[in-house]
This record gives sequence, structure tokens and C-alpha cells, in this order.
Amino acid sequence: MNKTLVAAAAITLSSLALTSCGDSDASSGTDNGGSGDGAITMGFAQVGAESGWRTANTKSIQDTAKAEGVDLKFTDAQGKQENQIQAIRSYIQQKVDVIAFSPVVETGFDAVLQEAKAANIPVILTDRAVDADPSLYKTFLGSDFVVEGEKAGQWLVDNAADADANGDGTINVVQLEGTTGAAPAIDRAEGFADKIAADDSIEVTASQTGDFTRDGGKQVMESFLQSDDSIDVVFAHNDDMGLGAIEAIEAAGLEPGKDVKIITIDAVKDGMTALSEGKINYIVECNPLLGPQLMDLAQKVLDGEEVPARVLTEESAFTPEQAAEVLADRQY
Ligand code: GYE
Repeated sequence: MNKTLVAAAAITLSSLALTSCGDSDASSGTDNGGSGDGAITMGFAQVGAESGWRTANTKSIQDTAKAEGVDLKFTDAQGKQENQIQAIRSYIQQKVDVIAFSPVVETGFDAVLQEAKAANIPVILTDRAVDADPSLYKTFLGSDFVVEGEKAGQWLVDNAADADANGDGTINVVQLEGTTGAAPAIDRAEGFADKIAADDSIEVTASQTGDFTRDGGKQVMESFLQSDDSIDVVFAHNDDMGLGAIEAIEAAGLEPGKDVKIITIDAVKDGMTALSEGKINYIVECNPLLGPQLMDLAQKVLDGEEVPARVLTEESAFTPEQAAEVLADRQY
């Protein structure tokens, strides 16, 4: 293209951009979702469908949007940050009222968050945090993953004597980490390490990512078992990886929950079932039902109301006996 043509094309593009901007400004005056007379349009960029937790989280968001008349544009990023960034960019282009997303990893979102801010589209983080300037998003709704890791570690400290399956006086723990660089993987490992530091006999002897999937947990556990026959405890950053580890432990001729103790996080139905059967020993709850709080926050943000910078979800933890009691009424 010669220079004149490039200049002509640029002018055409900029006038197009101006026209579409003008149009949307006119419509956003009457349909910004915040005035109460128009539906909110929300762009939601989900991590993927890696676990039972994620499936329940997606359902909660979609069901709540439907029930509350929110026009939800939903993308499954299939675990890839670049897909998520692309989805957020397309929501900016579509001029949605509000963008929400659950960041695959903590870093690398600064540029796209700046773009949303420049376009005046508020962003709500759900479930996972980013390591970015907090003025780039309105609020962060989700669990305290450090506390979850601490609860897991504290249970092990409190049950150390039981956990020493081979009675050699040391408790060898293998850790199945979540997705590398994801907030829950970083924070759960940190909280767990902090608590077990209180007992010198507890040691993490191997730690590797299973990417929050059942298959990942199974494969990593298989390789751990092949290279080490003194594993006392598995700490899995989610139920799915713990369930994968159970398969690997059984295939190796060992009894999960007895020969090898298992601690996980999430408390989804499959995990709670294994817990009630004694195959898992302790589960720390992480609540995926964020839909109602998310839609409520979005409405408040669009109404111009102040929202807290951090909204925490309430959670507990379960032993096998408690799992058996609550299982029938479990929504996820
Ligand atoms: O624990 C895991 C999922 O971000 C809290 O992601 C979430 C985690 C959850 O894949 O199962």
C-alpha cells in the first residue's frame, strides 16, 4: 500500500471508530445496566473446565445471570491465558457494561486491564486474584487461598501421629500443586508450608503441578510412587487431583486414606463422597457458588455504589464423619 492509500485508510477507520463510539454513547445512556431500566451485559472470561469446582462455578454464574436477566457473554479459555486476554479484548470491543473474569494465572494481565479502564468498562475479578495495580479493577470476589492452605496444614500438624503410616518418625508429604502461577496454587502452598513448619517431623519431599485436573493428579502421583516408597501423605491443591492420586495409589496396591493419607481442597461432591468412604482424610472447603454475589456486585458497580475492594466467601472444612452428614444436601 502506498502512503496516500495508508493515510486514506486511516482516516476512514478513524471516522468509523468515531461513528461507532457516538452510537454506543447514545445507547449507553439508556442501557448501561446501572439505571435499572436495561439489562446488564456482562462479558465473563472463564478459566476452563478443568475440575468439578470449575463446572459448579460456571453453572452458578450462568444460572444466576439467567435468573436475574443479565445478558451474559461467556468464554471458556481452555486454561490458556492468551485465550482469556483475547476474550476480554473482544468484550471491550463489544462495549459490554461490565467484564468479569477468573484469571488463569496471577501475572500478565496489566495491559488488557489498562485497555478496559481506558474504555471505561469496570472489571470484577472473581475466584482468583491478579498481581496488578488494584486501581485496574473494582473488586475481587473469592476465597482466601492462604487460609485454605493453612487449614490443611493445621489438620496435618494436629493428626501427625496418625499420618506416620510406616512409623519411622518422619511424615513424608508429597504435594500436588494447582496450575503453575495461579493464585490458588501459590497461596495454598504458602499457607500449608507456614503451618507444617511448626512440626519438624513433617517434610514436603516432592511437589509438582497436576494442573488442577484428575488426570494430572494421577500421572504425577504415579511417578511419585515409582520413585519413593515412603510417602505418608498427599496434599492435593484440589479434590480432582486428589481423586486422581487415589487411582494411582490403588493401582500401586496401596490403600488410600490408610497407607497414604490424603488432604484436599474444594469439597465438591466426588471429593466429599471419597471423604465419606475414608479414601480422603480431610477436605478444606472452597465455595464455587459465586454467581449471586458476582451479579450483585456488578449491579452495584454499575449503579455507582461503593463496593469493598475485597469480598470474601465463607467456607469450612470436613472430616469423613461430617462429609457423610452433609453429602445428601450438597449442591455441588
Ligand atoms: O480449587 C480448583 C479449580 O480457582 C479456586 O480452580 C479455584 C480452583 C479450584 O480448578 O478445583
